[in-house]
Amino acid sequence: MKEAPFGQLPLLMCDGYVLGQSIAIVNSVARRGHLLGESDKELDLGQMLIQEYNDIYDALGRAKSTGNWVDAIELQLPKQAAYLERLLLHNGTFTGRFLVGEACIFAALHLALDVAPKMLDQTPNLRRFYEATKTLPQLQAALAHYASCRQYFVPPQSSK
Ligand SMILES: N[C@@H](CCC(=O)N[C@@H](CS)C(=O)NCC(=O)O)C(=O)O
Repeated sequence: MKEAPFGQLPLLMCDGYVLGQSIAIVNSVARRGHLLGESDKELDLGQMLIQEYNDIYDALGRAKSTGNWVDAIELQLPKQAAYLERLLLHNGTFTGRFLVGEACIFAALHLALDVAPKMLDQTPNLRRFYEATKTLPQLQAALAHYASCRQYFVPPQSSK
């Protein structure tokens, strides 16, 4: 794909230039949507959670390329869920309010749950975060679009 700066997806074409690399795209969209946060702490935690999204995505990507879905489903994804459970605050967010990090963690969970539907069985607060976020009106168009797309991470039935 000739438009992609590093030959990869995703890419964002906006305001006359092309942006590659998912973290740059997430930050760009979050800045335009005022979701980066204001304090140093909000910014820092948001960046941490974006990287956590990447770790979950990488676990799925490794499973897809090696075929070792069992490791992802039984070990890697529940391990990340347990870390996230510990980071949740009493108000059900990670930073105190819904910002880019919360959006990224929701996206990671949404992808991962297609592969590992039991991933949140041991993390009730993270499940509540996921379910509550899923009902946000602002997300419904994106969720409907995602549901119409071909699933990218598809484990063989037996390893689900
Ligand atoms: N570091 C890149 C990695 C993106 C990536 O791995 N993209 C995959 C699709 S999910 C791709 O375009 N693969 C095709 C290729 O590398 O030729 C990012 O975070 O955006």
